[in-house]
Amino acid sequence: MSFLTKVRASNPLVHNITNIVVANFSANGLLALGASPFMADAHEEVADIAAMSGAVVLNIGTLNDYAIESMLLAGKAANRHNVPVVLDPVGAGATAYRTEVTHKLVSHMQITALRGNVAEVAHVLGKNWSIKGVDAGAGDGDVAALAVQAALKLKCVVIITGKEDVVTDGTATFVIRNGHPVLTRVTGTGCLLSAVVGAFLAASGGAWLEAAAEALSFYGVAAEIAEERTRLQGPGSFQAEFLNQLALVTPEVYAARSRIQRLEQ
Ligand code: ATP
Ligand code: TZP
Ligand code: MG
Ligand code: MG
Repeated sequence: MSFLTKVRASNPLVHNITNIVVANFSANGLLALGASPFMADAHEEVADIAAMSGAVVLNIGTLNDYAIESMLLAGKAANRHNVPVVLDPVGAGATAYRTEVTHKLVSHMQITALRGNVAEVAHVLGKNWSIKGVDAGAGDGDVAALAVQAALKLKCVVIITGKEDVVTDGTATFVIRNGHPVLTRVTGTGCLLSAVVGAFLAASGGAWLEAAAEALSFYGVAAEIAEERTRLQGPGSFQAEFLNQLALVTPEVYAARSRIQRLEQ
């Protein structure tokens, strides 16, 4: 059974502490997929919610000290209850605050999957990569090698997205060649992807790497079909159709279009 089928069958509760830009899009994307979103950051309840969830997704996109404490409380509770934690270090490297907060989060909890653009992951490792606000700039490093290094350092699955996506646990590495450039014209497509990874991890039974690879490929397939159906329109129509496709893409359609390649190391 595909992880997509497992997500839809189990309707996992996904606890999100996320940014103000993407909260609605992320909740709608999770619902379309077949997961159950819960957006909450009050200190009084985040540990309880994390403990009852299938996954916790932490996103520092519009961070502040209150939300960071919420993330620490939720992440530690998730660790105590064996709930997988996804971290999206939005804009790590863009400011010292974001870089420091990211380091604090990864040192106070065990992350299950780190998902970012190449610049963000490079800065988590203390390496330089050009970054413009929350977007990765151009660079010519070895992205797969960077992901492996991060995975070994953080002892987690690392996902670096862009034109091609790379996912690794430090031992096995996959490249995913699905998706479409129009995804870069809609804000929050990276953030929603991190939440979707959370839903797949929740339904994975601990097969983190394989579930993450399928999440990336499925997401890209949904984007490809949405783009085909809205080609003569703009990013607004694409965004709506993309939500439709997160709900409509079947395991069979996914399997026919999925482009996942295992890299030799
Ligand atoms: P950034 O802020 O640098 O755009 P992000 O957090 O938005 O980063 P992305 O790297 O844009 O994350 O990834 C979000 C989704 O968009 C992923 O599914 C990725 O595969 C896809 N994507 C990004 N750029 C392209 C591209 N040029 N072609 C195809 N798919 C892309
Ligand atoms: N500003 C702060 S968070 C955010 C913006 C525009 C959303 C970023 O979303 P994504 O998924 O990284 O494009
Ligand atoms: Mg993007
Ligand atoms: Mg992002």
